[in-house]
Amino acid sequence: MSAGKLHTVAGQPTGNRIKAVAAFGGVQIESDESWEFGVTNKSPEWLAKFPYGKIPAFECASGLNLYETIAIARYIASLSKNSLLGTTPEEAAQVDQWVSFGDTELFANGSFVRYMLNGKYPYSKPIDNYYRERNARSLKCLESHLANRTYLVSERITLADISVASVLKVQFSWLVDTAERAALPNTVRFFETVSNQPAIKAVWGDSVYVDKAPQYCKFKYNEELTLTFMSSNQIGGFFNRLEASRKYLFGSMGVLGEPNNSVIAGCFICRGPEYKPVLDVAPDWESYDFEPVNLENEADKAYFEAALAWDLEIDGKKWADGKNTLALGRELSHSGCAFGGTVSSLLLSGADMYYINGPRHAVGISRKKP
Ligand SMILES: N[C@@H](CCC(=O)N[C@@H](CS)C(=O)NCC(=O)O)C(=O)O
Repeated sequence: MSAGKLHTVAGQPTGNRIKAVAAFGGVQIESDESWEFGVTNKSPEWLAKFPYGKIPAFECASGLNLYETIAIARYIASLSKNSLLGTTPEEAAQVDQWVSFGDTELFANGSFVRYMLNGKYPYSKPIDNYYRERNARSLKCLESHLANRTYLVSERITLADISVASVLKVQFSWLVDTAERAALPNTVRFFETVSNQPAIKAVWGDSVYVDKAPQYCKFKYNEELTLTFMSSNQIGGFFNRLEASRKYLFGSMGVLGEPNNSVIAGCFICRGPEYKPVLDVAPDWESYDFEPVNLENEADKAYFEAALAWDLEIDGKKWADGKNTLALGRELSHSGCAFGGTVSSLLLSGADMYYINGPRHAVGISRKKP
């Protein structure tokens, strides 16, 4: 019988952790991946069950509604016959210690670095260094703990191992690179042992190891994009940081593709001949490559129109979610559209077309190629 229904989205690392605990522990659960950011978590039905609005969330067969990854994973582990929570109070305490370590030390450190690189937080070299050093310290502690142990707590896999390995899986894929991993042989061996357990591997798939950790301005953005709704948040953050230029530009950007295989692309229309002074108010503007759009060129024109219409498709990746910058206030007149020459002037906001008088400069935008 199913222990309940997990709400997550495909590829969510914390959702995958919970699924791995269930699979390894022999606990049957259902999984509902239809959750949509900004839609499901705004619906009264969802909020009545999960007032915080976030995933993972779990509807227990007993009727209890749970959220927070640690609580859900622990609950499912408690239903397993495999003593995933330890067999003595001392073991149970150590399981909690390592679960906490994985999330509040490793995962948190990596998140700060990630948020600065993807523009969610303003970039600061000293803060970037600080969190990379903190992460290195956490990894060193893990490495020395594993020097004479196969698993973190006992001779058998516990929730601690699956939790910490799920965080390592993320970190090894983008932050902890070949050079850093070379100094962590025990941690890599531990990660391989846990993630290659057949039940876990069936959920997590093959491991991905980053060769060179990203640095600011060299970040391999599209590879970093995992969940499309997170990428969409990233666009929202970028647009917020463009606020000081809102009278000077219109933008339409989208996430194209699927979880773990997506790109960010779109177009901007900027007042004046130069896009740099309009866009560089956002500290993360350098995260994007900008190229002028030549509307005489059929391919450019098709790209531009599709980006405005939210049906751009690149290399088979279809538009999944989009955002427009705020409308240009008083400059807009709702009088149809005009095309031609050096364009400038077509704006699409929702289903409405807008025409702006005066010369504008259009630039396409695409995520930097790795
Ligand atoms: N502390 C929570 C964090 C969950 C979380 O941040 N989930 C994100 C997706 S990875 C989410 O649901 N975001 C939607 C929102 O912020 O409303 C946990 O560990 O489960």
